[in-house]
Amino acid sequence: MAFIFTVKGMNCGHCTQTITKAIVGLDPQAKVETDIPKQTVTVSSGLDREKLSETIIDAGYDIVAVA
Ligand SMILES: [Cu+2]
Repeated sequence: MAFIFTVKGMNCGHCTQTITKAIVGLDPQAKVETDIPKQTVTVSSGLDREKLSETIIDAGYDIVAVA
């Protein structure tokens, strides 16, 4: 499953790494693409949407939309 999360507060490479590491830490097979200008995190993973949302929030970011 692939989801596009629009997040708030992802402003630099450190943020994208924090989010990517948190997701890959739960699912090593996950593919994570981040786009700072668009504030999106695109995740292709076996994890469900709730678990991914929770992981991004726990990493310290707010989610404003999920597609
Ligand atoms: Cu940052």
